[in-house]
Amino acid sequence: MQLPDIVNFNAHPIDDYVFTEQCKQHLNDSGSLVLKNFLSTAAIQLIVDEALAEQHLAFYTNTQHNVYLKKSDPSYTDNHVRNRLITSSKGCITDDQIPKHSVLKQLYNSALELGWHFDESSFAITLLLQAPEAGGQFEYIEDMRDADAGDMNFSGVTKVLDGHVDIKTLSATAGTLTLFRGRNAMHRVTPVTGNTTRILAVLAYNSAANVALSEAARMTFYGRT
Ligand SMILES: O=C(O)CCC(=O)C(=O)O
Ligand SMILES: [Fe+2]
Repeated sequence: MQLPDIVNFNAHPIDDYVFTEQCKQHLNDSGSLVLKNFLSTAAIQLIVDEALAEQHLAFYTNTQHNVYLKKSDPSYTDNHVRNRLITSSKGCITDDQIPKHSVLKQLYNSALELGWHFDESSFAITLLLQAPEAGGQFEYIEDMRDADAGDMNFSGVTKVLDGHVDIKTLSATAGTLTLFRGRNAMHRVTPVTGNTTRILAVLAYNSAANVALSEAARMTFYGRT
């Protein structure tokens, strides 16, 4: 399958400068960008089949972590927002478990393009492949910290965890591409209900080369380093 068969170029001409500039503008203004029906129906089917075939390799975790995905810091109390524990539950297949010739890898490498937490990568793109019957909604608050300046925004994060902050939600159906700045936008996914697995590919990118997820975060979500 070639890129024009994978991506719905009619709706989303990602090779068109005017279109990508509009996308950037929207992302800058609102902190996120949602492209519905980004994938062709055929591509979704292929990737879902792959996901189901590799499902037995997934690392399932029901784990606790703080929003910063860092080891707890003994200079703060257990109840301080720096250390407060959030629960995340998901099953994860990592990049090295995805078949080499997967359509997903082709898309990821193309030159064209949970519980509350902050990401370590500068930028995240998610691709919803199969929506659950209910729940599994993505929620976020943009610009909650400035990670590069070392700002943890303890007071703001405390307000979010205590439920005192208005939250933005994004809706998606199978084939929706969502872009968000997960490093500074605090985000989570609400619990899934029903018997349909929520299948989602996380396409993480970084502005610097050779940056890997920290060991603590890898152990938390993949169960190995
Ligand atoms: O499942 C999602 O929609 C978001 C995933 C996410 O936040 C992450 O993998 O860091
Ligand atoms: Fe995330």
